[in-house]
Amino acid sequence: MISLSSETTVTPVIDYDASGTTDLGDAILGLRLLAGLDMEDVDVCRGEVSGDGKIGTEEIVHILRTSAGL
Ligand SMILES: [Ca+2]
Repeated sequence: MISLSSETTVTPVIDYDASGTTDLGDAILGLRLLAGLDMEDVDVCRGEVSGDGKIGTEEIVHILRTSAGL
């Protein structure tokens, strides 16, 4: 008998702080990035949802909605 695991690892769409989840820490880092702060602390490759190649308000809204379970 072959047993197949149903466990899968889902990579968060946005995870700037590499915590493994999309959470308020990502929103804070995203807002700091928008303000021109902490550029070296944010892995911008870890989240962009609007398709424009930039981190903007769309990504922050996505983070807040995701972290709120919406
Ligand atoms: Ca995170």
